[in-house]
Amino acid sequence: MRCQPVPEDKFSFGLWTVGWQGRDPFGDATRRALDPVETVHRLAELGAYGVTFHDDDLIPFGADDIRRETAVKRFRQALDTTGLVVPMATTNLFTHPVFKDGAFTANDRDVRRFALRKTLRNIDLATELGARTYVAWGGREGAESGAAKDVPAALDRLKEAFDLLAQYVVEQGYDLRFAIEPKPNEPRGDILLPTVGHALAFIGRLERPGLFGVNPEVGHEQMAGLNVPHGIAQALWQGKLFHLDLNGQSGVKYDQDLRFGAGDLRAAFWLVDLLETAGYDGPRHFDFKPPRTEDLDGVWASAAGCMRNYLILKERAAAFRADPAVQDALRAARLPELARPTAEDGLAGLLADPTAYETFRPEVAGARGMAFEQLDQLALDHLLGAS
Ligand code: 3MF
Ligand code: MG
Ligand code: MG
Repeated sequence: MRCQPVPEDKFSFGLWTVGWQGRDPFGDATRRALDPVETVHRLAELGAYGVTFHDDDLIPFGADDIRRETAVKRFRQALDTTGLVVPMATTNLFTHPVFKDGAFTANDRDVRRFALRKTLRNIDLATELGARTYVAWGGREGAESGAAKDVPAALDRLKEAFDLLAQYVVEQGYDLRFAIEPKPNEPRGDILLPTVGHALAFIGRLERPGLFGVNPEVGHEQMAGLNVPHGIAQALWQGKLFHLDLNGQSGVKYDQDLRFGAGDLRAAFWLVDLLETAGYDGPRHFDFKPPRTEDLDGVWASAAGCMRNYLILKERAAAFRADPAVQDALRAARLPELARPTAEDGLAGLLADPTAYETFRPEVAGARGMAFEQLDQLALDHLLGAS
C-alpha cells in the first residue's frame, strides 16, 4: 500500500491549519506562529501539492503596502522554489472586531462595504497567485438572538454581495469560481446558510449561479448531525462540488477540527469512496487544527496523518469495490436496479401497466430482504483490514 503522498494526490492545506497556535476560548496559544514560507517548505516536503490562505494569514490585517508586497514576494518565492500551487484562497471576515456582527450581512452598512472591498482586494491577489477557486465562509454571518437579525434582509444583502463579487470577476476576466462553505454554528450561535442544502438552494437565487458552488466541510455537516457523504454526493450530482474541507469530528458537539480520519471513520471511508469513484478531480483540501497539546513536531505529524489516512482509505475503498464478494452483495442488495429508470415506458406506460398496481403484491415485495447487512459487513471488513 502506498501511504507516501505525491503531488498527483492533490493534497492541500490552509496556512491557518498547521499555523493554528492553539488559542481557544479557554486558553492561550501553546505554539509559536509559523512563517508562511516555513509552512510552504514543510508541506512540500510532506508531499502536499497546494497551499491555501486567508488574506490575513499571509498579510497581517492593516499591514501597509510595503509589508504587503514583502509578504507576497516571500510567499511567491517559496511557491516557486517548492513547486507548491495555490488552488484556492479566501477572506478572513471573522477575526477582527469590526466583523463581530458579520461582514456581508452585518447590520452596519459601512462594515458591509468594507467587507466587500477587503474581499475584492484579496480576489486580485488570489488570481495573481493562480487560484481558480475562491471560498466564502460566512462564520460571523448570523445571530445569537431572534430580533437581532432580519434573516430575509440579511439574505438579500448576502445575495447582493455575491452578485457584486461575481460581477467583478467577470468584468476583470478572471478564471475564478466561488465556493460557499456552510456551517451551522460557531462562532455565531446560528450561522446563515447552515448546511450544504441551504447553500445549494441559495445559489439558485444568484444572478450568476454558474459561478457558484459549495465547499462542504466534513465536521461542519456532522455538527448539524448530517451524513457528510450524502450531502457531498448531492453537491456532486448538482455539479456544485467546487472544493471541499476534509477533517474529523466526533458527533454533534463543538467544532473539533480533528485530522482527517479521526472522528467518524466510517463517514471518512464512505466519503473517500465517493470522491474516488464519482469523478471529483479537485483538491483534497485539509481544514483541521492539530490539537493544542502538540508541539510543532506534532503539528507536522498531524498534517502527515491527514494525507496518510486519506491514502489508506482510498486503498481500502478500492479493494472493497474490486472484491467479487462485494459485487455479488451489491447485486443481492439490488443496487443495479436503483440505477435503472423507474418508468422508461413513460407516464402512459406506467398507467397502462397492471403489474405496477392492479396485480402488484405489496406483501410479497414487503417481505423481500434487502441484504444490506451482509454488504455493510463486507465494507467494515475491508475498512478494518479483515479481508
Ligand atoms: C471554520 C472554517 C474556516 C473556513 C475558512 C476558509 C477558518 O470552521 O472552516 O476556517 O474553512 O475560512 O474559507
Ligand atoms: Mg471549519
Ligand atoms: Mg473550513
